[in-house]
Amino acid sequence: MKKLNPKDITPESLFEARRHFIKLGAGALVSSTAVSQLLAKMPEKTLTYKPDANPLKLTLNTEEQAINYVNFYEFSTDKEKPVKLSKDMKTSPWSVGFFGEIAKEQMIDVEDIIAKFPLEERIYRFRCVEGWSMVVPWIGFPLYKLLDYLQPNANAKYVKFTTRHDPSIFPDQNRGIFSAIKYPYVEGLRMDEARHPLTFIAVGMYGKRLLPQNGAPIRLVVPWKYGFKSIKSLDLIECVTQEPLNTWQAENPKEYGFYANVNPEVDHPRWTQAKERVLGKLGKQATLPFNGYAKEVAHLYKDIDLRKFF
Ligand SMILES: Nc1nc2c(c(=O)[nH]1)N[C@H]1C(S)=C(S)[C@@H](COP(=O)(O)O)O[C@H]1N2
Ligand SMILES: [Mo]
Repeated sequence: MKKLNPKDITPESLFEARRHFIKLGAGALVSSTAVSQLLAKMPEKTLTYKPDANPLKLTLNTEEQAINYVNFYEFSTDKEKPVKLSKDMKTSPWSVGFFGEIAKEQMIDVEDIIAKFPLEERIYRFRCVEGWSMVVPWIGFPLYKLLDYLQPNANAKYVKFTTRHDPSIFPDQNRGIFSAIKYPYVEGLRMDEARHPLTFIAVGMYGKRLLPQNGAPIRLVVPWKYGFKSIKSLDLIECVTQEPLNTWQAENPKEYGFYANVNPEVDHPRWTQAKERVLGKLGKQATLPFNGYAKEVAHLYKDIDLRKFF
């Protein structure tokens, strides 16, 4: 493959090259870091946002709990190791690519994304498929606002999300056949799920920018679905015609599907989903249908069998 000569690198050439290779499914050739550096912006340290009044009176987990017990396989399958392993992760500059069935394909720096969409706080329940849960005050904006800006066309039936592939950041992406899962991490939503007002793009939590271990600088949060749908450190958002094959379904289709709606009535093949352990608590509590958001989202699934489409 032809190597790029640094003097030939212009923002346009990188953009075109990256776009081209993304289309071929080889997005990693032109590093996103190089693109980001050309679009460099200083990160906004303090976030201005509209606070959530917490009408459901949810009891928040502490920041300490939410930042020290994580799932981020790109760093480690361990719950605590990503905290240290991600200490030096460079999350700025960072641009996200928007491609596919939209009005204008483009890359936008996270600082510009933050400037475009007014930030708000969302206190949400969060339930991992493994059986632990927490309540977190996220800061960001609903995904539909970003979609309104991108203007998906009539062919756009799903939204596909991809985590950055950069082995210089993520040690497990370096392990080849010994890596824990296949990278890059991919997720997807049906367009109506993506446009639901609860579906959120987070850039912060607990009043501050996201820490690397929680998916800095920008991630998805879908509160009625198991945590693995809430994909971290986004590199690409694409509007697509076909249902994306999400990472955990690809890894183990008997255990994980596309929908992953929190459902206490459908057990995981290896454990019950009826109960959950809240981080920092000793006992267990009952898991709620759609993680407590049934009133808001159950109608999206009235025509499908949630045992089959798990
Ligand atoms: N890229 C990426 N995104 C990811 C994961 C991951 O390993 N890699 N883990 C998922 C899982 S299983 C969960 S439960 C949540 C955890 O988010 P948190 O660590 O911020 O609590 O992130 C999800 N998003
Ligand atoms: Mo999870």
